[in-house]
Amino acid sequence: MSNLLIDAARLLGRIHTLGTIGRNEEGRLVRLAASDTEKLGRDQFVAWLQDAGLEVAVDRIGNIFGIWRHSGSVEQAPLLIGSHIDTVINAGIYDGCYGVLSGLEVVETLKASGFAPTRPIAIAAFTNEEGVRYAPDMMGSLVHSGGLPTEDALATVGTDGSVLGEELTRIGYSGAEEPGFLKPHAYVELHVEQGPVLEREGVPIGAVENLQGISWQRMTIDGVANHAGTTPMSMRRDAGHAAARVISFLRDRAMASSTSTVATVGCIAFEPNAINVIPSRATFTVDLRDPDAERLRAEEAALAAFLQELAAAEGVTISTERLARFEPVTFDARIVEIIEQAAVRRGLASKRMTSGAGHDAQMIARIAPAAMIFVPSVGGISHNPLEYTPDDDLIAGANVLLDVVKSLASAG
Ligand code: HGY
Ligand code: MN
Ligand code: MN
Repeated sequence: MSNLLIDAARLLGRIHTLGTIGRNEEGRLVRLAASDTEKLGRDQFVAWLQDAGLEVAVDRIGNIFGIWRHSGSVEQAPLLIGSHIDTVINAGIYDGCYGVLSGLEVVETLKASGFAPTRPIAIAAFTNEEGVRYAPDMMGSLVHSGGLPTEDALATVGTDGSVLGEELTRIGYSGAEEPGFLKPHAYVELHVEQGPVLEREGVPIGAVENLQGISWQRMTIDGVANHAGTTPMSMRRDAGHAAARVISFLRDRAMASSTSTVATVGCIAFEPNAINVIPSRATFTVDLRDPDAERLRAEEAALAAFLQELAAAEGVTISTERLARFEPVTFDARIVEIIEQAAVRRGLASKRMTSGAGHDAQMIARIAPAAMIFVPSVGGISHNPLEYTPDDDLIAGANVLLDVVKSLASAG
C-alpha cells in the first residue's frame, strides 16, 4: 500500500477556484477555447505552475506546459500528464480541469516528498480540447502529436467567425515553442468518466484501455422558403422537415445498433427562422461515434446513402462538411496494468473501460504510450453544470495517478 498522499484540500480548493473562473452573467461556466474567459483560467493555471516552481512553456497553438526538471533527472524524454481547461457551454467544473490540476498536485506532492524522478515530469493543459468554438476537438494535442499542421490549426475559423491564431495572440497565449517540442516518454490522463458505468457498478477507478472513434460533420440542407399558410404540403421543399428526418434517422440507427453506436445533433439553425416561413435552409452538426472502426464507417455510409434518398424525395439539396474524424484508439496495455496495480495497492476496485468521450490521450497515443484513469460521474452526467464527482472519488483518483506517475518516472 503506497503511503504517499496528495494534498486533498489543495487539489479540491483549486478545482473549485478554477470552477468559478469564466462564469457569465447567468452564472454559467463558459470558457471556450481562446476566449477572454478562458484566458482568465489559463492565467490562473500558469500562476499555480509558477507558485509550484515549475518551468512554464507555451507553444504556438497555446498548449501550456509546466515542467519539473529534477536535478537528478537526466535529459530524457519527460513523463507527461495532461488534459484541458477549456469548457463547453454551461459546463461542469471537473471535465478536463480535474486531470490538469491533479497532474499539478501530483508533481507538487512528489517534489515535497523528496522523490527523485529519473526523468522530467510535465503537466499539459492542451488548447481547444472541446472543439465547441473551433473544430476539430482535441486540437491542441492533435497538433502536438503531428496530426494537424500548426498553420492549419491557427487558421481555423470559429463558429463566431473568429480565427484561432488571432485569438491566441489577442489573449497572450501564442507561445514561442514549436508544437511537439516536448516528446513524451509516456502520457497519463486522469478524467471524470462522464458516463454512468463506474457509479452503476460501484467501482471507484476506471483503467481505460481504449477510446471510441469519432465522426463530426456539419450539414446544410437547402430548400425553398415559402408561405406557411398558403403552400400546399405537396409543393413544399421544407429544409426544416428534411433536417428532422436526418435527426430521426440517426437516432433510429443508433438505437437499433448491435454495437454501441451513438449519434447526436447538438447544433441546429433554420433560415430565415420565422414562424410563418417554411425554412429555406437548415444547418446542423452530426456527432457519430462507435468503438468499432468498421461499424463507424458503415454508419457514415448509411447516413450518406440516406441523405441522397432524402434530397431526391424532398426536392432539397444537401451538402456536408467534415469537421473531425478520429479512428478508435487502443491505449498502452502496460500502463493500463500499472493503473490497475496502483488501484489494488490503494485497496480500490478498478474496471477496464472504453472511453465514450474524446480525450487528449487519444492524440498523444499517436506519439507515446498513453492510457487514462477514470473516476465516477454521479448520474453519468457531464457537459452539464450538474456534473459531479464526490471528493473521496476525486482524491482516490489523484492518489492512483500519483502512484502511476511515480512508477513511470522511476523506471528506466
Ligand atoms: O467531444 C468529446 O468527446 C470531448 O468532450 N471533446
Ligand atoms: Mn474532457
Ligand atoms: Mn468535454
